[in-house]
Amino acid sequence: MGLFVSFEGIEGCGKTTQIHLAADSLVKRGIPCLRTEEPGGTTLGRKLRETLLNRGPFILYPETELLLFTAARAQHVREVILPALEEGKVVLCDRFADATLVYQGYARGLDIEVISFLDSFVTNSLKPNMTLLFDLPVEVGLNRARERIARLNLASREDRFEEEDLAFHKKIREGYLLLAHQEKDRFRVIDAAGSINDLQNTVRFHIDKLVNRE
Ligand code: Z5A
Repeated sequence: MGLFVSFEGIEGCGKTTQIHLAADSLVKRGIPCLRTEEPGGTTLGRKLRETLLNRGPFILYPETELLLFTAARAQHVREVILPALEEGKVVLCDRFADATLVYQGYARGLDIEVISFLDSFVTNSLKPNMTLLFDLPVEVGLNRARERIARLNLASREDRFEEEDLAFHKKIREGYLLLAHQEKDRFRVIDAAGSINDLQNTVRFHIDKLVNRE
């Protein structure tokens, strides 16, 4: 069985930059790995991602949003993640079930117990071996995200969550820190205010430690 590592954090925390660098580093060293993302990672997941992240001509209610994120996950776990783990790969996943607890639970206010039940159903109780949480003041993350969005064309902005107010994003940060506090063995909290290079050294340190422990 391989190893499953998830990357989490507020918008603009730099996790996507880091997951690409971490995957490149594993590939260069001949360690079999798979980089994937949520929502996304499968053909169905990419279709759902479009609906979930782009502003549409309809209201997406929190309950609908929850079911679409978890539907994408059910497909992703079975089609991509479990087969890669069975092949012994290190699976690096940009967001996983913690994102649902934090965004749909702590921030949107849906029942945490319902979300936990739904998530253990869709993931078949699969949990990451390690979760890297990139922690950063919300204002810094949103500035980074807005600069990135401004560089993109209108069709691919994926900015539906970006329009939420500061209080929403602060709840996300607090929610993640609470989860990290509750599951200290699984989470590694990384100060994401550092340079891309410094962060990559920290990420590599944690991943190598996990890989070499096995
Ligand atoms: N969501 C949900 O609600 N429920 C769920 O169950 C799941 C997701 C799975 C999409 O996630 C949205 O879906 C997300 C939560 C919700 N909404 N929000 N917010 P996503 O992960 O695809 O999108 P994202 O959170 O907006 O992440 P991102 O766009 O991939 O950004 P990032 O990973 O945080 O950062 P980045 O792309 O690596 O960097 C952002 C910019 O900062 C970029 O221009 C970089 O060049 C720059 N950057 C990166 N690192 C640094 C450092 N160290 N210094 C300075 N600048 C940096």
